[in-house]
Amino acid sequence: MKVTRREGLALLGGTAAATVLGAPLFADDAAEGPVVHEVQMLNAHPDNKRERQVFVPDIVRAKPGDTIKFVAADRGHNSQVNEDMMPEGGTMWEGKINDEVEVTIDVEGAYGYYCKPHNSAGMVGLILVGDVSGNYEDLKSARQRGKAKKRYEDIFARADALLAEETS
Ligand SMILES: [Cu+2]
Repeated sequence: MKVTRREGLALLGGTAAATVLGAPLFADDAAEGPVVHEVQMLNAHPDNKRERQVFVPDIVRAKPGDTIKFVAADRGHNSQVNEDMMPEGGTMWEGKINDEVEVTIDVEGAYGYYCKPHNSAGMVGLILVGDVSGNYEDLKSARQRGKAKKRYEDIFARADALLAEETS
């Protein structure tokens, strides 16, 4: 049976409902089941054309079993996992140039990835799956090429804020 938030509240009554509001029954993600997150592979950022060769969004917050779909919106890009930036035994992928890739990630943790032709141009991204405490901090010390270093500084600053918000 699928219970909407309103029905659930009615079923549970006032006090009971208040205690379960934060529980998975009503958490959006848990209610939806596995989700497909789209990431566009682009020559330029839609909000800032000077930012060239980008994944949008460059941070995806997912849960185990979710799928990341890399959309070849522009030509000349691919997506592949950075083997130095993933949990042990984690999901690997290597898309072909111009190909749309769908990756279902079952293993929790943080994953870094890049576009092979544009790695040193800074075309990189981050996927956070479930509990990332096991390897998230380790990813920050992975060696980066060219502009990827600067991009990751920015990505990790935003990811830090995102994760801090979750635990507060
Ligand atoms: Cu690219």
